[in-house]
Amino acid sequence: MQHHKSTSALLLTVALTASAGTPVPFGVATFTPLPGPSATSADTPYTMSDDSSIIVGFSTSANLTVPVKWVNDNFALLPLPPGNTQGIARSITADGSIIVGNAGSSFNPRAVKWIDNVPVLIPGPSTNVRSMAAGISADGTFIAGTAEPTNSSRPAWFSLTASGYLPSLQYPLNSFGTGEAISPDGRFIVGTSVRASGAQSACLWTDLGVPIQLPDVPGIPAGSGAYDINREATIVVGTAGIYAVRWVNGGVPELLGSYSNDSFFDNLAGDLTDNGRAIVGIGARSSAIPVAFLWREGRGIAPLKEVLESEFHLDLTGWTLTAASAITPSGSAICGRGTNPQGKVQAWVVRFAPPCLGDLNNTGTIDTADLVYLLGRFGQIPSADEPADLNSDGSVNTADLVRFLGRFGTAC
Ligand SMILES: [Ca+2]
Ligand SMILES: [Ca+2]
Repeated sequence: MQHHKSTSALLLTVALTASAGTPVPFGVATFTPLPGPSATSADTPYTMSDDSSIIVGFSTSANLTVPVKWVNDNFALLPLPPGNTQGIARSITADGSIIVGNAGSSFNPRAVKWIDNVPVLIPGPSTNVRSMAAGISADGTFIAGTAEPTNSSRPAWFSLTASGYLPSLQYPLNSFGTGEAISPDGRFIVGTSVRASGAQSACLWTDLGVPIQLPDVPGIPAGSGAYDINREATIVVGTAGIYAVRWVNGGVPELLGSYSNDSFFDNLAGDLTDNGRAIVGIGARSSAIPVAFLWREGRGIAPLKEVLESEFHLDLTGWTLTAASAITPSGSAICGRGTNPQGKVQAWVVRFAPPCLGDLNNTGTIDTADLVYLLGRFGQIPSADEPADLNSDGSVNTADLVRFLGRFGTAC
């Protein structure tokens, strides 16, 4: 691991390219409900491998929460270390070969790694203290989480090797905090630290360097949290005030949206694509049913169920999507939790085929409906990621129409 003395310079450099990049490739969508261990279990996925073939999370039955995984959409329990009765799987490497999370009995969690389905406790700062693993780098080398080297929780990082716990991260604020995620390259950790006022603040750590407190929303009282970071370490997502937000290059947070004006931490952005142009999370009013949301550059925030039904023609009658936990780095899949038509809390994954040039309404064919769509935008300077701009030159005009007609009548 290299030591980066100039994080802010690095962040600034990447800042200039952060808002460019390829569109999120949303093509034809398929929605797959994931099986659970029983008809009464409540199942929650946390995240997935880059190709979405392995999804990890937890399942709760009769007040017992156990770590689980879905491999090719088939359910399996993850084994617990001897003597442990509960656990949660929180993160997974890019290829799905290593999973990390927690195991314990009642309120005594320990960080755990699963390699080849074998659970092994990750050594903490000392024996007999609590620790939790929340994120793992793409290759599995480094792990972010929380530990208690003293009597309070601290953001922590661990090595996958036998040594486990690494020297403490510094704390920009008060002495309490959490580590929530690590960048795919293992160089950056995001999480929270607590100010003297008691308010939580989103923070970014780079290696063992000086941590950065991410700014608040101007005019909004303090209180924020960071939950994930993209591959280039240019974009951090989380919550600030009552908003789901993203911080681009450590600047003032962009407000993605809010489904509540009740209190802090009601609206959380939890995961993002590599290019940061698609973000998923949970919006909630404290007293209401949470909303799984999707935010897209140029299109803004919307309940994921509405997007899937209106833009992708899925029939989700009877479903309530209550949490969107993760999106793959390419945007090819989103997983989360919902309540199915039978009232069971169930895990699901929605996968998107690669975008199909000319299939402007995501039906899998290029026909009259797509032509109507294109003509409806003819002459416009569209927002980012407009599919009717077939040649991606920033306007919808004759060149796009010619290209479209060349594909008319074909299937994806
Ligand atoms: Ca179509
Ligand atoms: Ca064009």
